[in-house]
Amino acid sequence: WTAVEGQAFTDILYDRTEGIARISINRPHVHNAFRPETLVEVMKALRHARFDPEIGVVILTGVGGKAFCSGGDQRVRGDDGGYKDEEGVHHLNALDLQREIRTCPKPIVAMVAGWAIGGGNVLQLLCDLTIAADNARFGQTGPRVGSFDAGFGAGILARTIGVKKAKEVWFLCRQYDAQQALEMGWINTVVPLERLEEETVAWCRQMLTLSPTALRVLKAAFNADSDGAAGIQELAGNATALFYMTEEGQEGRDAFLEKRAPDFSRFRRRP
Ligand code: 2NE
Repeated sequence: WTAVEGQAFTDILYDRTEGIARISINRPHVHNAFRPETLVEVMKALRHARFDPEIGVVILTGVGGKAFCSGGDQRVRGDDGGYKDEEGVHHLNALDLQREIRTCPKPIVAMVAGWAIGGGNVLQLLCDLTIAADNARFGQTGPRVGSFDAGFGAGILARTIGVKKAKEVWFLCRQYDAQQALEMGWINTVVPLERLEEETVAWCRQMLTLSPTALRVLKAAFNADSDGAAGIQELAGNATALFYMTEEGQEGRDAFLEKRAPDFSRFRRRP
């Protein structure tokens, strides 16, 4: 792997080898949770890879072997509808990255070791293929931490593993190991952690031998009938932003940060 020149990043690593670009979230101290700056950098690298004619496939991964990504960094989740950047502006820019993963015409492979949780699971879900290590664990936490992804995070999960299972994932906030995820069709394959990179690169190399135009059109085809859900995703993102401004949403975040169970008992169950 060689670092891509001319690209300076703080939250990610961006490197390449023989037709493959690799974007790695580099915040292992928080299990690769993303802050707004992280996502800006991932999108910048993804656009660079998209427009580089030498690159045919992109790998999205996390540094450290213990986590792919644990979703939004709850330490910078503010009260004003999103995650605060260094200027204090609130974002839900994970949703922008979700759309860019879908519209990038090159295959994107999630290489998952360890946790793929919350918005991190949604990112791997939206990648075209997922190669998981045997230590991978998947799940959603939204209803526990006062969040939800009622756009692609709900809709594409239901299309991928079925409506009943997707409801189970979101309604119970349990975690699933790599073998369980494989059986549900949530991911493509499971390999021992020490073989994760080798296997992922082998899958990428196989795609590199194939017609880029055929792959490009097929990716668009697989997304076409759910592209209308991009409008739902936009609306759902606005709903999440509003929810983040409520005490109910903030209780989930605060409980996580205070390392205690959330107490939602004071919030009404509306008819
Ligand atoms: C991932 C999980 C289950 C791992 O648990 P464990 O016990 O193995 O690790 P631990 O001790 O929880 O995590 C290690 C360190 O990373 C931090 C922790 O606070 C801890 O820090 P220290 O105590 O060592 O200082 N950490 C982990 N995840 C973090 C996060 N997301 N934000 C900030 N710090 C984090 C466990 O860590 C976990 O459940 N993490 C939270 C997962 C989560 O709820 N993510 C957000 C979901 S909402 C979302 O992603 C989202 C959305 O719904 C809509 C739009 C955009 C984003």
